[in-house]
Amino acid sequence: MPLEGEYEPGVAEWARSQAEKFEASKGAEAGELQGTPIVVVTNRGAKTGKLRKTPVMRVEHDGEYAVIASKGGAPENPAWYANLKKNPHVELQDGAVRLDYTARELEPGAERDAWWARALEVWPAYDVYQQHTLRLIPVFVLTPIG
Ligand code: F42
Repeated sequence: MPLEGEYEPGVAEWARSQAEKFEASKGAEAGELQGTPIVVVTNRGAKTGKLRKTPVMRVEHDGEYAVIASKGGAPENPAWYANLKKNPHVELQDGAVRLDYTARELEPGAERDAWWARALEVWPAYDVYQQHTLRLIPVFVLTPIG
């Protein structure tokens, strides 16, 4: 059941524009960051309840995805971290395909280590971001609904 509600663009123009072009072109445009594929996660605001569209690097394995709340190694989590915690029902668009998922934050341990390794294979800079911040960068796994 796709998420319904009012879309509220984010304040990071580069990310907003990429998400909107990617969605409007059904994944045909704006599908990469420096040659690496992205996906767009539609999530519901923890405070506003509005729909947010968040591009993240595409980290996929057996139909599940990891989304890494790195925010470039900033000291604080991205705002969408709170959204996924409060409203774990999200949509993820990969190319032209857009489906519903449940987001679950991974605690430190073997499962998180496995997904972190997959994420580093896709985007090695995540390791640099982690070295820049004292917070443990959150890793969510998104599991298809239904
Ligand atoms: N960010 C990552 O963290 N990881 C990635 O792998 C990643 C890849 C990526 C690829 C392409 C691209 O264009 C951007 C990419 N980004 C990646 C950046 C990502 O898309 C976000 O821009 C970034 O993570 C920051 O997310 P943010 O949620 O902090 O967005 C800011 C810019 C923003 O829009 N803030 C809003 C504002 O008004 O300040 C609020 C957004 C929001 O969700 N508010 C919630 C609400 O209720 O609406 C409340 C949230 C709360 O704190 O309770």
